[in-house]
Amino acid sequence: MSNRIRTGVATLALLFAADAVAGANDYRFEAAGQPQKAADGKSIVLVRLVRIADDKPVPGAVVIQTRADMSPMSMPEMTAPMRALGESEPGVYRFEVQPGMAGPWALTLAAKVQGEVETVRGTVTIVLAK
Ligand SMILES: [Cu+2]
Repeated sequence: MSNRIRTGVATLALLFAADAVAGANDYRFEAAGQPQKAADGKSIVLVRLVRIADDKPVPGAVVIQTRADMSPMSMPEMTAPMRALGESEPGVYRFEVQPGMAGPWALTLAAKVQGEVETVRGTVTIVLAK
């Protein structure tokens, strides 16, 4: 093994060790208040990202993936357009969803959190009006 590879392996080992201490499972997404109806059948949804250890909101996360589907109604194939609108207050993230049907929707999110190697993922179930 070259020194360079050895250093790389050691760095990776450190990263994995750090993950064992603080990882993506240390966070949760939760609904923040009631969804607001917007124009064209859209809803504005607020989701708080919380660090479980101290129950504090986590600001500065970058949402990299969103998905809205009706899996809570056994209709996982029914999806809805959803987009991230940014952080509305520290640790609270705004989304626009356009559901084709009223009822419970699963909003699945993936985010990069400052200082966290792993991508943080979570699902929030929220009842939306059509
Ligand atoms: Cu449906």
